[in-house]
Amino acid sequence: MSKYISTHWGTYKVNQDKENNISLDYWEKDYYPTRFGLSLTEAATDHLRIKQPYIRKGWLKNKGKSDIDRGKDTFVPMSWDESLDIAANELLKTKNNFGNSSIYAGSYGWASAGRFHHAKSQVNRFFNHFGGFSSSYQSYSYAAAQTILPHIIGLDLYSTLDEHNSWNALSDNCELMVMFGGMPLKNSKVSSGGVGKHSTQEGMKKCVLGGTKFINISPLKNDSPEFLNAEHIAIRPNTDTALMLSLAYILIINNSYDKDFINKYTVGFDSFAAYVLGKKNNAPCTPEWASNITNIPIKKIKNLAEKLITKKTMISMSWSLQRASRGEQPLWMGITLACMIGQIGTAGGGFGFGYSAVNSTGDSFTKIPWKSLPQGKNNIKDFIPVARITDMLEKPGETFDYDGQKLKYPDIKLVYWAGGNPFHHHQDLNRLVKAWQHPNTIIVNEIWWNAQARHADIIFPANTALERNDLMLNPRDPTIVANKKSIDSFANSKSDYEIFSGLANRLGFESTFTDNKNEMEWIEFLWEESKKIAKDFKINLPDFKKFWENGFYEVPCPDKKKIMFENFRNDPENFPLKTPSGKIEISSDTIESFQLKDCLSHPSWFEPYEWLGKINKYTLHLISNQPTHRLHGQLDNASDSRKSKIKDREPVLINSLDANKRSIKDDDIVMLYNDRGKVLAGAILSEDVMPGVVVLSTGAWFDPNYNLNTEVHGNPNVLTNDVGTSSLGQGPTSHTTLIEIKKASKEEIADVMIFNSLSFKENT
Ligand SMILES: Nc1nc2c(c(=O)[nH]1)N[C@H]1C(S)=C(S)[C@@H](COP(=O)(O)OP(=O)(O)OC[C@H]3O[C@@H](n4cnc5c(=O)[nH]c(N)nc54)[C@H](O)[C@@H]3O)O[C@H]1N2
Ligand SMILES: Nc1nc2c(c(=O)[nH]1)N[C@H]1C(S)=C(S)[C@@H](COP(=O)(O)OP(=O)(O)OC[C@H]3O[C@@H](n4cnc5c(=O)[nH]c(N)nc54)[C@H](O)[C@@H]3O)O[C@H]1N2
Ligand SMILES: [Mo]
Repeated sequence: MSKYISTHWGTYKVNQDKENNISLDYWEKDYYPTRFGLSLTEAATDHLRIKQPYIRKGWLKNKGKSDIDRGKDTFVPMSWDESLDIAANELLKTKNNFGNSSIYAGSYGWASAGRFHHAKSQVNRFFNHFGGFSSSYQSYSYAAAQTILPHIIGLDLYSTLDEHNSWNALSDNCELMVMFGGMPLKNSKVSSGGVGKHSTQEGMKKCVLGGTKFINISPLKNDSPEFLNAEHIAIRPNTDTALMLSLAYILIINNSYDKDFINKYTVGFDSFAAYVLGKKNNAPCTPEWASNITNIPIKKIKNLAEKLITKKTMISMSWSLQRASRGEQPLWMGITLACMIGQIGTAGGGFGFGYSAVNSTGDSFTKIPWKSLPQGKNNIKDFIPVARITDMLEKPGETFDYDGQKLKYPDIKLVYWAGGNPFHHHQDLNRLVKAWQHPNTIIVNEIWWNAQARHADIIFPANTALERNDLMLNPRDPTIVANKKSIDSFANSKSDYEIFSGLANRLGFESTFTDNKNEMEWIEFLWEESKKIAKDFKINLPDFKKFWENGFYEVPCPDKKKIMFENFRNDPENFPLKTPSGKIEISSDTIESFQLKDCLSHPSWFEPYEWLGKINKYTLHLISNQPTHRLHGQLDNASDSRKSKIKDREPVLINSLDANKRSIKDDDIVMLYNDRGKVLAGAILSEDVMPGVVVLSTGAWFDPNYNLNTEVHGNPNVLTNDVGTSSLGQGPTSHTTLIEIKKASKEEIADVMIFNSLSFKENT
């Protein structure tokens, strides 16, 4: 029987040779597999694996008061027994001296795809049994949307995603898909929790065959795959709201919007319209006004407005739009525009948020809420919106706004992280590195010697999905996979479950934490519980043994068409939305009652804090989008990602006009800089990116060179700003960043060290 492994980027067959060496092959049922995933086996055995527990030397000497900064220190190898004793003791001391709220275990991150070994579930279960912890809420992906969607359409983000018109509904009915932020195919390679068959490309192709036309409104031409043949409208980053407002203006002036839809299904249009027409002490949102902001010719804007209302139109927005200053606005405005077009609730139109952001959006199978690891209850109420971590560490006790509430930052003494990497995901890393020095103790479970491990005090070596048994049980994917352990744990690494069991043992709650179950017993438990849940959906999962032997199970999928808000459209009385008015809120009394300066009662244009409309020192807008050859920082150490580098640096795309002005040529090592930091990258001249914009994807392992005061590998988060989207959502704003770029001089260049095991001095 074949063995399989499921990952966030796909399912693979595991081959084993006579010497027990393993390699991966594409799963034959996945017609659009992800290449970079094949190199998991290589990364799982490379020299960057953490072989055993380590403790930072300065911390061991003088706990909490080390005079050497985290990130600059060396590490002492330790036995499991000793390191677990030390960590358990620190946890207990912190709990007794400062209380559980002084422990931050928000532990954001994608970790690995298995349901049982899901690191954050393990963290939550452990700390809930330990009396609770300060937690995090929201995601870096769509925090602004998570906050505003319930106010305007009465749905949480995940339900919104599940409601999306399916590809098979769109392909027969949609005439025009207007894609704000494009639909980058590379992003649909992944889905959190695992992918069976990649379906997005097929969905898009169906639409092309069905005659849908596409318009890609984005700073980057290749945000739309070539086969869509999209018309490209280059837009200045972060100005989509202004463009959409001007489209609304044209529809209002021409009296051509769908008044019936507005009256029947929405509230607050008049107040919004008054704003659009400039009757609220603001400039009217004319095409001329928007053209100045967006840099799109007036004629193009007028032409676009005409197309919108003469076709069955889907307004598609990428998640990236709201990872930006005032990120709530483009989403709210896009939904408002879709209301004015009047096709919400029909098969061919409406709005979408995140088609092709990950694999599952637009799929049509039944979503089943599979059983997950029971986590218990967190007795500590303190939490932060996830992207406010640096603020929290810098300003204990200070209050901040969030979704109409005033909250207080807890005073954090101990940080525990497993399955995420803030030195990948967080903005303004130089500021994070400083704030990261505040807690007394930082404990991290990590697989590789990336920056996350190198900035910890106690490092527990975690193993990879290849070294464990698990289930891929993703509610957003119809394939279930038996992840069978295919290699022994690398060196002295352990699973997060084993690590937390070891800590729980020392803290006196091992049997509560483990429930006296081993790995396989947990997996069987999850299967049996899920089997019961499946019955409610008239699905009979096979016996566990049979499933495990077979290696995967495909949940039957009726090819039904899904239409967002169909019931609401057909019968708004009986199927009202869960908003205060029961309708779509173009103006929201709730948000108005918060009295915020940065999020008004209806969609509005706010100048971003940095943008191309107001440049001084820094003249280029940096887009740090998702990487093509890896998942965030994961597998950056493997061959696909390494091969894509230029002179060992992350490639930065720059338009030849901007490059020529600065005498930058292909393959040059360049320096990107602003007031927040300096980064080296490798130049690629490209006409795909509009003039004024450069693209440096996220995920190059953070590699600061403190002598040069420069990050030498190409991590964009040294340059991005760390402020919330607004006091409503407090989401991250990585896509709002101005920089300058120049060819780096010899003196400004140093080698990339992060992949070099010699750069890490094991200090015995
Ligand atoms: N500039 C910029 N920054 C961004 C973004 C952007 O667009 N631009 N996007 C943001 C978004 S949307 C996201 S979701 C975040 C993603 O940020 P993260 O999810 O934090 O990034 P990953 O690199 O996936 O981090 C996962 C870490 O977990 C480790 N790991 C994997 N499996 C396991 C396991 O089983 N156990 C343990 N203990 N560890 C494990 C991996 O080695 C890796 O270091 O980044 C955000 N940051
Ligand atoms: N291969 C791969 N796929 C991934 C991931 C990965 O790491 N690797 N990460 C996954 C994760 S965690 C997430 S959250 C999703 C994210 O999905 P998205 O948020 O959609 O992804 P991004 O790549 O950040 O942005 C998509 C495009 O939006 C455009 N864009 C940026 N700002 C603006 C703007 O202001 N206006 C307009 N019109 N366009 C703009 C950029 O040109 C960019 O290429 O991707 C997922 N998919
Ligand atoms: Mo994300």
